[in-house]
Amino acid sequence: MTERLCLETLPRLDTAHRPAVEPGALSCGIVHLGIGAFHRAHQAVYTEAAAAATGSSDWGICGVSQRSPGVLNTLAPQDFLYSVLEREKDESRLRVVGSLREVLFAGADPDLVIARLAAPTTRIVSLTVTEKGYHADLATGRLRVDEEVRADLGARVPRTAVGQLVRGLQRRRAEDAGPLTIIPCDNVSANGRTAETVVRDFCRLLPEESTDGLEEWISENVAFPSTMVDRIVPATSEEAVHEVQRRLGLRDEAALVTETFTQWVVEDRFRGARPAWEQVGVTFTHDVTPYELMKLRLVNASNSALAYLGLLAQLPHISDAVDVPEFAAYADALVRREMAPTIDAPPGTDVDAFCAGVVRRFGNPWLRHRTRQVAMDGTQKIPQRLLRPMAESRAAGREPVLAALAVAAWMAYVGSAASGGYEWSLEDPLADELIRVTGSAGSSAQRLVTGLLGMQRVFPDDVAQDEWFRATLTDMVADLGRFGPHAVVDAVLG
Ligand code: CS2
Repeated sequence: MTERLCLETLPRLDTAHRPAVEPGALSCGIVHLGIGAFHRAHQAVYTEAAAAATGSSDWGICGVSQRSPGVLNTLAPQDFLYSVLEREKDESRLRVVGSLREVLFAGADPDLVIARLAAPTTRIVSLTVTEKGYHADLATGRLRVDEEVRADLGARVPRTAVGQLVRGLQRRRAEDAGPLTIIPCDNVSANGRTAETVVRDFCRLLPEESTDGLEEWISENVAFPSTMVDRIVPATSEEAVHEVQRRLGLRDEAALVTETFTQWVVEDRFRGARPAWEQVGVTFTHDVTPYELMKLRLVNASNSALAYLGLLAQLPHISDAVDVPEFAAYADALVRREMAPTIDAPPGTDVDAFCAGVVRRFGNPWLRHRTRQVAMDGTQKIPQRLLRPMAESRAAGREPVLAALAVAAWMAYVGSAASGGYEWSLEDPLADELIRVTGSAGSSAQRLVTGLLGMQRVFPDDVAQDEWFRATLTDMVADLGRFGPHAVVDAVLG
């Protein structure tokens, strides 16, 4: 039996594979809520590089896993070490990352999570809790007081990220633990503003005696910069574990495979100290918006489109979808013809080269990013990736047929997944409503489209009431069912 990667076995590795820092020497200056694959192959890598560049030992990471003990159970026997394998064409680079120093499972250790958030040594709290994890109303950006949030408002021990943040801030203030910067790293429009709004809304809903003056304290002591993050990081797979074991000679159950591309743009608005991320390729700017729109509308929109078309064609991975020539041509056309005209690219960006890079990145065969993984939570992703740019195109007098096809593919996928067409059930926080709507539509494309367009939490009024959009979607959903995705894509490309 091959031995496991851990602090004790680490010295056996080639120097090139060992962490850039001495893991044992780091103390935790960062608490990260939502310690999934993405954080571990993105922000944790930048943070380790910054620590190595400056020799600072203040920026180890305490990762909090919100919903399941899986990450803790996998990483604890490895002393929180894991490897990241970057692969593209013939290029590959494998290294163990040493910046993650602790993992907590919030369900088992809720008090410790609050204690870490409130520790004076914690200067940064970052988040990857997915779109739904903000509990924000998509239209207004305000806190949606759903069942989970309502439960947290009454509970001493919170379960949502917003509840944890507010309880942590209350404790920080009471214990005079000093300023804090909260850095959201999810694909959410204006993620800093969204996080700040839901935190403030949550404070206002708590009994006044416990929050008296808290909001003023937040204004003076807490910053919420917005960020744009970009790197394709699929969940750990058996293939990744085997490949890394073959190369390292040690077993790493948490191994990640990712692309060589990585980007992180952060609004330069901090309270207190931070790692020297600017020394290791992170861009600091006063306005993240152009980066964020370019990412959501060029990268994420086409990724979702390929996921839904891919699933309709029974393809398991995004790269399988890119291997279908008409799907690749479609994704390229979607990005260049319909999405690029809706953005003001960040200064100095070569938009053509960026667009070409998008489809090339999705075609990376080593990533094996599951179409199913990208497809999940569509109700949270589609509005910012596709519906907003479409509404803008419509207002400018255009007919965004390619984007409409992506939405139609989502609708067809939802219809099929809700009625048991896949091995998994529909994965979406609004799954119950989706199942109800698709169930009452039967086999009618028109009823399916009308029912889904009626979901106000997904479709803004201007989109739902656009007759062109309704008619185009109805035809496309019917055609997808009748002729299949290849034929419909061909027809749309003309
Ligand atoms: C993907 C993203 O799962 C998804 O919805 O679109 O995770 C995508 O891979 C990253 O945002 C790329 O930076």
